[in-house]
Amino acid sequence: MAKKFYITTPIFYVNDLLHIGHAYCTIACDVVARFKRWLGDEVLFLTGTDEHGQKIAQAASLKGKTPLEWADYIVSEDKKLWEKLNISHDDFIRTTEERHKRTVQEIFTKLYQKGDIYKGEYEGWYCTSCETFYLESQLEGGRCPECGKVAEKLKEESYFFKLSKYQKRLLNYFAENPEFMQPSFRKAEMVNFVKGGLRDLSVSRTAVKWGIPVPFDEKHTVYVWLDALINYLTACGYLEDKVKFEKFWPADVHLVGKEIFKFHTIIWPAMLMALEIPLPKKVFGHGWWTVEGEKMSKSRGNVVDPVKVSEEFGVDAFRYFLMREVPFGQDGDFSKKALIRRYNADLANNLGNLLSRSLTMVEKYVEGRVPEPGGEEKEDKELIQKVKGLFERVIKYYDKLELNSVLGAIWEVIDYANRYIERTAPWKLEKTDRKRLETVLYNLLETLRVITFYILPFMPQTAEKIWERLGMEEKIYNQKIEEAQWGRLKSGTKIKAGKPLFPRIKDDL
Ligand code: ME8
Repeated sequence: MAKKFYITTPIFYVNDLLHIGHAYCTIACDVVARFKRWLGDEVLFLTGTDEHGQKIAQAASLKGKTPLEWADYIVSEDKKLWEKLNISHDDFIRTTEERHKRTVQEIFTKLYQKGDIYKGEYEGWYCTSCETFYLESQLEGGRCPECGKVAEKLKEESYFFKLSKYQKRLLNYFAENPEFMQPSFRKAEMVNFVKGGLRDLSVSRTAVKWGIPVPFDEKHTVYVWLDALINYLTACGYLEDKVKFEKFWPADVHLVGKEIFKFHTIIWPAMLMALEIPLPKKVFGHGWWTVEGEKMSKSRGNVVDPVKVSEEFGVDAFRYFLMREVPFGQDGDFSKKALIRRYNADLANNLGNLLSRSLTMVEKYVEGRVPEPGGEEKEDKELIQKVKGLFERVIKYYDKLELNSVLGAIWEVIDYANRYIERTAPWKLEKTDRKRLETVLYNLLETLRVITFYILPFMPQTAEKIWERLGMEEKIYNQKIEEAQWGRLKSGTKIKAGKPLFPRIKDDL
């Protein structure tokens, strides 16, 4: 029976256009979703937008728009971006959709009836930009510790979620499910936070009008974070599609940036415990990108637009760079220089050369057709072993979401295949040993064919192009996993050599 796999990105705020940080998280989810589909899993890959709250209302009013008009505009831009970057999400949820409002209201009522949400009064310091309340002791000179904006003192009637009640259960859950929080170095901070004691969480606002009304007390709107987290339930049919819900819930991975790890590993699990439904299997907190060593921000004017970068260097080079440059989970630094360095070394030289050298030799020496392989020698066996061993290696890395290591393993094979060319020197064999030449060329083409499957999740367009050059008729997307086994390349297939896939970029920045 096919396994299911449910993976999510955070739902992104619609106050502004998306940048490379958002693209990073979404591309990573896309890579994993594509890989899982290839394995034959039934995948639900969810992304979307977080549209309520003061921050959005303010952004819209600055543009002279209603919040919904503004959100519509940003959503259409977000969708264009995902299309451009070849994101293969199965659903795009907006928190302003009816299906979501109904789910949030139902859940709010349920928790209220259960006594896990109660009415009280809130007094605290609120940062509208982060939509978060802080204690006075958490502020830094009256400013929000996260974004540095001035916090406002608010006192209001509010509903509270009994987060404190779940302290013990959360700690037990963390202890019993060591895989729940990834990467594991993020875990200690969360455990200590919970151990330090949890205060009940204010989950409604009277001052914020742009939000989902509390169904039984309409002068309140639901706190945006409670509203937002519930999207993961809405989209897999919590309220409306029992069959879908039972199939896909619990989520396999919530992939989020490290700054919202706490919301996903403490508040969200406590809400799910209160709802008596299972917890997601894994929350992965990825690292943050800086740009040329600095935090990305509008005020610094250094926000990197993923559309521009992918137009300049190609969508696949952009995807490759983000996935390869830093160990997944760590912070990274974006610069054009670093991108060009990677592009030239890994794509133009390593992969590009392997492809063009192999195809050119096949054109030149064996009339552009896949030759018949003969007996294997030591260097052939080594190459074939490397290619065959790839599956087991990448599966382990995917399990831990070590996506840069997946690429590392693929590129080891590519590197090895380039050395195989040097070692076997087909240009000499052409004069001395035709049979051996044919074996070597077959092995090169077959290595390329097999690794194309592994490249596909990261660089879908490139994989398609390599596939065509290798003379394959069926689309690579339609291939079953068995096709990645060594030896399936048919002799006689006509290849198509062409221009380099990744022409070198002049490194003069
Ligand atoms: O937090 N580097 O939305 P958001 C890497 N709506 N990733 C980055 C990044 C950077 N510099 N900047 C942003 C929200 N991200 C809430 C989420 S979920 C129920 C609600 C990515 O628009 C990263 O994945 O601020 C981060 O967690 C996310 O964008 C935050 O997007």
